[in-house]
Amino acid sequence: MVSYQMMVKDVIKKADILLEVIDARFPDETRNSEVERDVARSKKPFIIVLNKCDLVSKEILEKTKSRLSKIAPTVFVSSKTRFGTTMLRHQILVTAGIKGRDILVGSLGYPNTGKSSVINGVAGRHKASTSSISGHTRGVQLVNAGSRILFLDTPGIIPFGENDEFIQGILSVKDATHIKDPVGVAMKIIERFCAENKTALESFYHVTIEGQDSYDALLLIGRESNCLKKKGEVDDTRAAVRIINDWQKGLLVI
Ligand SMILES: Nc1nc2c(ncn2[C@@H]2O[C@H](COP(=O)(O)OP(=O)(O)OP(=O)(O)O)[C@@H](O)[C@H]2O)c(=O)[nH]1
Ligand SMILES: [Mg+2]
Repeated sequence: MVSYQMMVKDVIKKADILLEVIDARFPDETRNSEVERDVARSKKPFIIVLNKCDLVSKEILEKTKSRLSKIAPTVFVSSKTRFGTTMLRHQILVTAGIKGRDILVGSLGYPNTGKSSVINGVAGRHKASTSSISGHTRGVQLVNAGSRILFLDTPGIIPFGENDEFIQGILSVKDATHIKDPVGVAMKIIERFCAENKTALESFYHVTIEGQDSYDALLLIGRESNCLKKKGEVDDTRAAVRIINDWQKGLLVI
């Protein structure tokens, strides 16, 4: 991955301002500390973009925004509904603080967080190519978003490290059937809902979760969703795959 690291460093060097596009549903897990460290070292202006905010309740978004705003100006956006894209354009102009010439904006982040979609949202039309399959953008692409803003669209940083399978799962980098430990990933999704918005999970799966741990909650969801083995016990892997699929399709709104 040397070439990838070089690409990130090169984008940071060339750009006037950097965006880190993260998934609003798992903001902490989809931030990349290495990228943030490199950006901090460059001392260049930096904006955190909480994308996919159509999949998160307003209350949670506001909490996340006020927390992350202590690190950098934070804007929440839905590239799907175009919510927040005008605000982001405005924030880029304000944070960059450059007058009289074009502003080059580097867009960084994990695969599938919606880096290209965010650029299209700001550009107001489909200029950067997007896909539900991660690893879609290859090489760095220059996209003119008009009115003095130019973007450098980059491929996603492939998640490596101890948490990689979980991140690959929540970002849809790996589909549910290719995840080695789907139960572990689904339990983390359940934990997040139980901490932030239990009712949303309960009403989606028609269950009531009262004090169970996340594995028992998974079994409950499995039973209700008819993910059963021959003898009638819950098939925990099938239940987990179902939850991850619902998550990856954006059906579960936290
Ligand atoms: N619900 C929802 N889906 C989104 C949003 N933004 C992007 N997506 C979806 O997320 C997937 C990835 O979007 P891309 O813009 O291609 O993501 P990317 O970060 O450029 O991906 P790579 O280039 O592969 O790293 C696509 O299926 C988009 O439709 C959003 O705001 N809300
Ligand atoms: Mg892309």
